[in-house]
Amino acid sequence: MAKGCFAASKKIDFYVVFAGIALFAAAFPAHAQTADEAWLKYLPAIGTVNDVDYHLTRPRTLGTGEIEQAGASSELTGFREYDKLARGLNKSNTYIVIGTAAEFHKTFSQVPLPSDLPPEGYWIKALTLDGKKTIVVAGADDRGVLYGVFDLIRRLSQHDAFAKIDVRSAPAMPIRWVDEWDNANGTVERGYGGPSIFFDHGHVRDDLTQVSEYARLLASVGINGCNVNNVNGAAPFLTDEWLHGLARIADAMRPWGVRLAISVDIASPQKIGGLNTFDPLDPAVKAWWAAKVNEIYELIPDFAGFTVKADSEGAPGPASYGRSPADAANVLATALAPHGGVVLYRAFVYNNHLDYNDLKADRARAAYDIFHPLDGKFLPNVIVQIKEGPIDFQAQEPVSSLFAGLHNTSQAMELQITQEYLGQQRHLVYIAPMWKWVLDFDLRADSRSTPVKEIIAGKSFDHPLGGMVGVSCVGRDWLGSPLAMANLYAFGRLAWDPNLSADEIAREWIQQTIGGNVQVLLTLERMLMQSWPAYLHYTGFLGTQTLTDITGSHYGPNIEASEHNGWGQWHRDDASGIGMDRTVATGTGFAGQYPPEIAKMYESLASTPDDLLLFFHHVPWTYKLHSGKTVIQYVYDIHYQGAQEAAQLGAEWATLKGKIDPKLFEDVRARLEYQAGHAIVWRDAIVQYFLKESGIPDMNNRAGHFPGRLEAEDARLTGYTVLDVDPWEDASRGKAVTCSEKTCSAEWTYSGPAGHFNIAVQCFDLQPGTARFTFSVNGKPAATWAADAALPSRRPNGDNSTRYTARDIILKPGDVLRVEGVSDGSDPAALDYVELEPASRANLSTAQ
Ligand code: GCV
Repeated sequence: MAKGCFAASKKIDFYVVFAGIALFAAAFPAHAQTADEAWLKYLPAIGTVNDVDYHLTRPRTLGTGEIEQAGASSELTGFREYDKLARGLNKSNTYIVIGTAAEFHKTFSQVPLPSDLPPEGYWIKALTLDGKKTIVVAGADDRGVLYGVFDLIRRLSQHDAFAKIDVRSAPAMPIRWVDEWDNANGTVERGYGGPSIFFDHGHVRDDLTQVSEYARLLASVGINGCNVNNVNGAAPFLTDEWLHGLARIADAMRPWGVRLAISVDIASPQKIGGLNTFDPLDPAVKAWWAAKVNEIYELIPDFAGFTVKADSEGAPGPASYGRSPADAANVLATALAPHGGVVLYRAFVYNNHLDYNDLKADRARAAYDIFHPLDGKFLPNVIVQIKEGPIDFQAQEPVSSLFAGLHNTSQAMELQITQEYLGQQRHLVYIAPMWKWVLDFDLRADSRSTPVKEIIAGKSFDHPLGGMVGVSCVGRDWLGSPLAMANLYAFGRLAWDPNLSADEIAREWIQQTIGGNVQVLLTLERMLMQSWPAYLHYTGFLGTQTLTDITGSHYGPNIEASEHNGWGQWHRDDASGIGMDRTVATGTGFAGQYPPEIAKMYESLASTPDDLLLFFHHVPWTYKLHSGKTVIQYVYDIHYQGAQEAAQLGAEWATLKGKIDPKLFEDVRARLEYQAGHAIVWRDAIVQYFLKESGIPDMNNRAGHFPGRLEAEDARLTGYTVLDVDPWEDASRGKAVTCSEKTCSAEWTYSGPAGHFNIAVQCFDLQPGTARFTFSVNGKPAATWAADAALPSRRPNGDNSTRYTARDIILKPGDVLRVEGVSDGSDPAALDYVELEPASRANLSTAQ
């Protein structure tokens, strides 16, 4: 880039020059990441531990088990760092002794162990043992020891006091799994962190180092199972070659107490087993599953079990033979039971060919309608795995009614850690506050307190099994975004203890990952906690779900994509109003699936909380919310507010410059700048769409008015031709320009008052090519960039609408603004508008 691009009279944000190149390239480093690059690093900040009076040595292990040894392994768990610190302090000797309760009884019977440690639980206690200061970590079993060690390390990085440490902890629920949606070819469905850590080109990878690292990360937050393959296309994984490969994966995870599970295709007996049926009640099919399961346990003695997606989104299932999910689940469960394995049968079963014109049709009803009648018909080692909401991982949904509909069946809640509908890791969205809302939601089954967290833990209806499953979809760059790792961490912590709060989990993660400086801690905690509400505010409203392209990318705005098709993610808007009537009285009846107190709340307009209003009711645009605001005015206000909140995230991060690792600072800064720009794309799409739909103007006069905007279609165009963008709401006034030659330009003559401006150029960054842009004033280039970010879609729309901001540009009337786009054939340098904002009231404060 020639320095001459930057005229001396103008202070230009140099970042803009490199933004296009750097933005997402940074997300895929060449090397595989280790657990140390997630949260398992022990920063120098631990030197501030104030009551440490210890010279710690490698822990003494009382047992020889693999898991316990992993817990003691100083190289792997960070005790090495603790050693260093402690030596530096040069204090008296203190020892760590770790072991199971049984081992302590044998070797140190004088230790007053709690007699009732639940499975996988632990006790950490500072005491004097054989005359020496000692920290005892006693586990109920091997895993308990390991989890206790990780707890100790976590407390160390949080500067906890140790002289009097006395901690007892046990997991709230036995099933704490992550599900990966990795395909045999090495891609990851809904994964945004690069290729699979498990598979490559149809095989298990030779080098499974990163799998061990992943298992270590998982163990550090108490996760004890990992399902490694996609629920879609699972049939090949039961072949001989695959099972041998999967056994290697199980070996890599075993030292960390993480058991392998796999997804299976219910049609496997036919697809790979040579049978002419997969009818679960056919004796040959039953025998096939039994033999297959025996084969698996020969290779993987601690195999955890199967996950099943059936009769869903094209996946085959028992319905083909008129059989029920219970019939299918029980065949697998019978085969697994003698070995201690379980079946996680997904309740995500629905008809994706619903009739939009049928006002009684409702996808939200499906899980309850299908599974509630089967309550009590599942074998004890079957767990019904229920997505947290009745639709599909939307930014906001009510909790699934099915949680209260299964009193005699074990349940697990499925959450999505990967941000399929939440900005796909390009947007900062810390999901723990949403998960907490779900976990704490009291369904009032049998008119008593039955919060979701107690139902899935098996407490409300007294089941030994149950838990949480997080769809993680990590890749070789973990989640592809450093701050997104807070979600993986939070998932594990909540599965261990759903009573933890989202902000305390955020603090733990920040201290372990980024560092303990108080300003960093408070700022980032605030950012994380504000990020989900902000995302909600600019992507949808009042329970409509994420108004994204649901038949395509699931990323940018596309409001009509949810309507007029069989997928049932409808919001039913028209000129008169919006919302799905799910009441019993006049709608689909979904509200009536909840226990009476909750059903009553959602049945009535008056008592339905505003944030779920349109999930349950169809109302006119002028309907007044509890706040007194009309629905349409809320739509305008909340989207302007949401875009502002997204910009604020960047502004907050900017205050951390110089206080954290510069590489991390710049990586996140660029992401947040992108997010702020994309929030504007979302805001404008939703606001202009519903302005047109409702015909009701914005009381505050913003909707449809962009005083500083110069539209590309109004410019003097050379080579560019005007394009109707599809969907229209994804471009300003529905139009953009696209370059049909090699080099094209758009020019405007500035006619406003003289001053300093930040000038945003809104263009479309298409796959797979790289367009180049130059923005100049009076023929002098002010910024130039390559549009080569990895964003969805090959045509200009809200998936790839991106803004680049040149800051503090001096303009006077008569100046000529020019954008030159160079197409590379596959990316036609499409352009939407430029927007001028007086530099003094710039809303993006992410400047370096
Ligand atoms: C694995 C959604 C996702 C699919 C996913 C499916 C499921 O529809 O978009 O990618 O498939 O849920 O959970 O089975």
